[in-house]
Amino acid sequence: MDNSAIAAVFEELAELLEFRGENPFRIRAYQNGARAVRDLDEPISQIAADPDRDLASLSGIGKTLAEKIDTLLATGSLPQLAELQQAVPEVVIAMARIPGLGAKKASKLHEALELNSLDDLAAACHAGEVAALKGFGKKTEAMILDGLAIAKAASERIYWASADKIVTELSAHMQGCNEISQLKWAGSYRRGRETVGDLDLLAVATDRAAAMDHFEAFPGRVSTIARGDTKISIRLGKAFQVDLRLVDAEEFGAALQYFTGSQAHNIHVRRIAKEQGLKINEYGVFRLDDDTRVAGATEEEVYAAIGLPVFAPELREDRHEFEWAEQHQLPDLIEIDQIRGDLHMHTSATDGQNTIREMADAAIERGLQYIAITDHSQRVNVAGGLTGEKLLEQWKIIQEIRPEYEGRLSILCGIECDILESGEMDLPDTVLSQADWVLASVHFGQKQSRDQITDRILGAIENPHIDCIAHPTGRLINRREAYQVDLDAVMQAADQHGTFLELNANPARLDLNDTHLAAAKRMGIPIVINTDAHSIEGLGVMPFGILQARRGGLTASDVANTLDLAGFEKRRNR
Ligand code: DGT
Ligand code: CA
Ligand code: CA
Ligand code: ZN
Repeated sequence: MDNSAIAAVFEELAELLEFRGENPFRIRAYQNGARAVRDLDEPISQIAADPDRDLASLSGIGKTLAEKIDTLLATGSLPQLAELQQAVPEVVIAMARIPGLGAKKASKLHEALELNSLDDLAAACHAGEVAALKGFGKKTEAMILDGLAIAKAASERIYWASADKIVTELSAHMQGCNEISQLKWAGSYRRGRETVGDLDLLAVATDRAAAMDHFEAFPGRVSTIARGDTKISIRLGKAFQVDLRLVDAEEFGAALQYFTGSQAHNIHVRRIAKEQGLKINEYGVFRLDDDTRVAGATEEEVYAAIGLPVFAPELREDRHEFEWAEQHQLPDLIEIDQIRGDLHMHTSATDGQNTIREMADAAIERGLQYIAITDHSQRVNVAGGLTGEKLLEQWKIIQEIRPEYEGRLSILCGIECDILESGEMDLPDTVLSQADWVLASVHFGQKQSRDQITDRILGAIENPHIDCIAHPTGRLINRREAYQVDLDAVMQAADQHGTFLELNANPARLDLNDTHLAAAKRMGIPIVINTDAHSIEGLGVMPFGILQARRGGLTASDVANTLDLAGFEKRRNR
């Protein structure tokens, strides 16, 4: 077993123990162990085999985990994990992901109704069986029906960022196969969707069987779902699937175009082809009358054969791309190296892990010219939110260290100020007026009515001290729906008052989403793409935000933090 497979075992153990409500310290130990193993830069089997070294002395491992690693290396499995998997069926874990349901109620439902899938649960709800159970009732049943979609997605789709990790590992592995001459990732991963259902890999190989063998030898593979002559599907971890398709070199571009999708985009492409007497499929572009092949080897020639440009994969959703292509107005989509500032990050003064200086140094390393330090305000007491007094002290410190960064990085005195349940701001105007940069966000009272929440955000937009609304809908992908909010009204107000809207680049947030961003662009509302980093590593999520922005059709000129600081300030005070 390689490091990542062992880490995955510890992660699953932690998840199952957490589910069973076991000792949090034990759970933490497995989570830390998983991270420690994953971050090692040499194979853990090598350390275990070295008589001069001791696994238990590695940071984050310890005696218990060292023994388990020995067992895993020797036998490839862990009895404790098998027992836990037996005790907690997968469907119960899936049910527990329904917001508001939790482990206890999920177990109870499972026992009482003998459910085998989330679909069974939906059926039981519709049949009134859930409401009839003791301790459940109509309200719980409605909550379950509301939350089923989220739980379903969570058990079927992973964050793009998680898919990207797999892609990196699997790409490196496939590099070692000499029989492969071309290799490309397609599907929703290539389109940059916020979640990915499965991964689609395409290859041209001189020896297809050898390429499949190599694919099957990937250390993260748990099982092979199916293997044929041109396609093989493997399973990684508990459920995640990767498909590899082997095609001829003359078909590679057509296959790449087809399997990148989306299906809706492809249907539109096929219609355009047909209008020109052509047929397009995964094998190539052909003349309808005599079946002559006119293109297929590259995506460029495939699109060119039907008079279309090579669309950026992020735009292939059949939204506006064909209209834009016709008018020769395809947007020049934003790229990561156009970002100059990051206006949302936390430090150890609240729930971040690093100091202001550490964040500043890391920002310089990432090529940024300016940042805003935006810790939480007092209402977020679980995160150690700052009182006005504490905040003013922090800003003084920032002013003191600024000279050290002169000419290298500008550090703005900022704050992420809570919009309270009452609609008031968590800090007085006398404090906010002294800031260089104020984000406003909703963390509490997310269950309020649509009118209430909308009014709270409108109030913040109208406040002259507020520069930007952070993560405007509050959704957490696979975990929590957006709160009820009238985004049209929010955008109109933002436009009117010159308030920025954030695209939060955290892979679990990506808030605003792609269609919201497209709407904001149409209205001319400047977007700011921020990392909301809680550590120096957290600054690394910017690329996920860029992908989402590209899916929304955004160019550099739609995103305010592509400007230098002077330009950014000017845009803000328009
Ligand atoms: P996912 O995996 O759910 O995140 O989404 P995709 O888009 O990767 O979907 P997937 O893996 O089922 O198929 C990859 C691409 O292959 C898809 O975007 C379009 C193409 N494709 C697959 N099946 C069909 C089909 O029945 N008709 C058409 N037109 N295209 C298809
Ligand atoms: Ca896919
Ligand atoms: Ca697939
Ligand atoms: Zn934040």
